Amino acid sequence: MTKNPAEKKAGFFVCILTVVNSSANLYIQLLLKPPAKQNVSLAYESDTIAAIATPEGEGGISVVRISGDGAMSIAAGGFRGATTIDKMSSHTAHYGRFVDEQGKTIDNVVALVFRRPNSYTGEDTVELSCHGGRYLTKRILEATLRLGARAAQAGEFTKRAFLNGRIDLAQAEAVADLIHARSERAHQSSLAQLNGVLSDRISLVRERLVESISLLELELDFAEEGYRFTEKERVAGQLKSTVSQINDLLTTYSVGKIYRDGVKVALAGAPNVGKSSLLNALLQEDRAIVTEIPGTTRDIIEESISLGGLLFDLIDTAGIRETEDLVEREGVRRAEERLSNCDILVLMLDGTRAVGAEEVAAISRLTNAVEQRGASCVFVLNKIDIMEPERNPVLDVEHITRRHDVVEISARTHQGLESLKELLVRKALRDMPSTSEGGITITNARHFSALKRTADSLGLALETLECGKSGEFVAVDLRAGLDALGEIVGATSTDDILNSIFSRFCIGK
Ligand SMILES: Nc1nc2c(ncn2[C@@H]2O[C@H](COP(=O)(O)OP(=O)(O)OP(=O)(O)O)[C@@H](O)[C@H]2O)c(=O)[nH]1
Ligand SMILES: [Mg+2]
Repeated sequence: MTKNPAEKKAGFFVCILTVVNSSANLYIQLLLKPPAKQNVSLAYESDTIAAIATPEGEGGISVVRISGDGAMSIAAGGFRGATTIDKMSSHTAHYGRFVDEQGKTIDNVVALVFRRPNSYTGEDTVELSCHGGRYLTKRILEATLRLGARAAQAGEFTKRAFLNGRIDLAQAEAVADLIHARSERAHQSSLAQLNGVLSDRISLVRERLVESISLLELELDFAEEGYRFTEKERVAGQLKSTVSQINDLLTTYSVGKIYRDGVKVALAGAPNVGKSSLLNALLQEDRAIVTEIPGTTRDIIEESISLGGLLFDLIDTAGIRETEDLVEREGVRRAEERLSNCDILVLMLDGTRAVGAEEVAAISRLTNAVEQRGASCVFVLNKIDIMEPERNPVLDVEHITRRHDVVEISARTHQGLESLKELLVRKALRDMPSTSEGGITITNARHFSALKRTADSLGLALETLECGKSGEFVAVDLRAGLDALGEIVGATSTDDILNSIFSRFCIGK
């Protein structure tokens, strides 16, 4: 029975779509191979490395970590216990002694054995826990080096974990961020990243991009037959939704940066307004010298506190004024330098006296500079415990304060301190979204830059698509976007990128 033309055409489409589907699947698999496989060209040194994995100094215990093909035999060379290392099952702990090359005991140790591939690095690994003494830990490390291990470089264990496909690059970076986290929010976001929250989102976006590319590229193969099966609208719609997802991630960076780096808050104002008193009140300790003499603080004083799960670096500075005193003048110069790069400028007024002309000029200059930089400014009216309400000095600078928040406090009685803390947290977060859908916060400048480049490339692809150019051109931009996105998880990365990332780690990690 012969088919009518419409049936023939339908059959052809079914056939093409089958080809598209199966080819697209293969294509997707090839493009989304695990990072380790794509990095086979990157230098992977398979020798055995060893390092002290705990901080230098004295403590309860220290850990010497050995990883590589020779880890078991090197550990066996020094370990003496009821069971020999080669008889130990993976993930078991064994008590024994560790001896030097003359057979003299260095310390009693517990050997933890991890057999490949189920270890942090993916290689055979032994961790020797010894007493936390600087000298003896170093002796154990030296013994492992004499037995054939090489001293590990910074981050080399994690680099191996990445190269062996145990974790991707975003997760490896999260390890360093987790170690360096100094606040609750930094800790939470790096832990989520280590657990693959960001990597999973990136994989999803990559899959969708690859799908679009494969559709566009396969269309070209059938262009001669005059068939266009790619629905332009469908690809455009997919791209728009991907760009909006990426933009959603990008907007979390301004807050993510603060999670990671903390917030620099500079306390500024005329001498004697109570800046050092406020610093002490916030820290709840007698950190800075406070006297009734104007010009007490000369050096910059920096201390950190945690507010709302964020880390704030408080910077107390010399009171700004014209002075003949050489030391104070240098203090004022340093103060101005530090005020010029803070995230939040706290300008303090003394509630017991009017604001003089020199002070108004200084406040105006400082606020203008802060506004120009796009940083935040907060006014604090201090000494309200002894202020006469009818002589409120805020009125003297109302033309400036009306653009900013004003909090009334007493650094002495701590009145208003909670409101100030809340305001600082609000200003730090700048009413910006702190997480995208799925609870992801971008905290890393490298990820931000890669996402930005991806969004730009996809934007170009959309433009090309909308001017009706051939799918070939659109695919070029999509591929650039895909490559930029791949940099985040390490699917597309160079030795230089890797070296710069892993050099941030400590030795032993
Ligand atoms: N009553 C009252 N006195 C305060 C308050 N805050 C500060 N003072 C007093 O004001 C004086 C100056 O305080 P400081 O904290 O040294 O002021 P400062 O701004 O650091 O001064 P410089 O370091 O000289 O720039 C001290 O005598 C403080 O005890 C407050 O809230 N109430
Ligand atoms: Mg002071």
